[in-house]
Amino acid sequence: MKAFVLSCCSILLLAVVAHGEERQFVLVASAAPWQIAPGRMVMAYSYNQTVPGPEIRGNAGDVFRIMLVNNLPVPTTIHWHGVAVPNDMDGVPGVTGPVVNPGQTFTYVFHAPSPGTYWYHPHANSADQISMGLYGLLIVDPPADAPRKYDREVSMVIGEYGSMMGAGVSGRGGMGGMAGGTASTLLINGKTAPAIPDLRIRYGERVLFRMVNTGNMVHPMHVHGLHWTIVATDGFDLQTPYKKDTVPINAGERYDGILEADNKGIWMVHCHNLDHVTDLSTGLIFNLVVD
Ligand SMILES: [Cu+2]
Repeated sequence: MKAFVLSCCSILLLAVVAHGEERQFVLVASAAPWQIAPGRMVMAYSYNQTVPGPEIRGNAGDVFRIMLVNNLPVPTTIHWHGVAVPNDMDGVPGVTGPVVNPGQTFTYVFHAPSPGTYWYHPHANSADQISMGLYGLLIVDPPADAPRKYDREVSMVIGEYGSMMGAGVSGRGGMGGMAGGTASTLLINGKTAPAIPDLRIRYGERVLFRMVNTGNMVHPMHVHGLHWTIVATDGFDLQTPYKKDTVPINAGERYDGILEADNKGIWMVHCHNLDHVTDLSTGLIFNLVVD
C-alpha cells in the first residue's frame, strides 16, 4: 500500500479518505438504578448509566477507538455485533482476548464497517449482562452525498430486562423498591409501556426505523395503519426492498424499515406476541401519532 501511496498523489488522496476520521468513545460499564416506568426502578447494568448505552456513530472507513471502563462488580467485554473486526477486538474472553476485570480498562480499535445498523453487547456471561441492560447501537452513516431515502430516523431497541438473570446477579436488586429476581420486563429504548413515549411524525414524512432485538425471544413488531419498507437486515442493504406491517425480529437481529407517514391518526405499534403486551397497556407497545 505504501508503494502505491508514494507513487501517485491521487492514490494518497484515496487512502486518506478511505481511512476516515478517528472517533473516540468511552463506555463506562456500571451497575445503576434505571427507571423502566414511572414508579418502577430496577437495578440495571449500564453503559454510561443509560439503557440502551450511548450510540456509537461514524462513517464508513472511520477508525473507532472505544475505551471500555469496567466499573461492574463482575468481568465483562464488548462484542461488536455484525462488525468484521480484527480477531483480537471481538470481545470473546478465552478465545479472542482477555476478559476485562472489575477496575480494568480495554480499548477496542477497529474500522467502521459499511453503512448500516449494528449493535454492541458483552460476551462475558452475556445472558445475564445483556438482560441487565448492557447493549447499545452502533450506526454507520452513508456518505453525505448519497441519495436520502428518508427524512429522519428513530431507534427501536428491544430489551428483555431480567429475562436471563442467573443466580450470579439475581440478588442484586436489594435497594428499596428495586426489582430483583428473574421477573422479565420487555423494553423499547429502555422503557416499558406505558412509559414508552408517543412517536410524533408529520404527515408525509419518511422515517427510518432501526429495529434491533437484543433479547432471546422473537418479537413480531406490528404497525397499524401504515407499512414499513424493509431496506436492510443485519446491516446489509437489500437489493429488493419489501413491504411489511409485521416484522418478526429474531434474537440478535436488526431490520431497517422506512415508514412513510401517509395516513393521519394515532396508530399503535406493538409486538404481536400478544403476551408481550399485557392488557394492551404494558410491554412492547407505543403510539405513533401522524399529524
Ligand atoms: Cu414480543
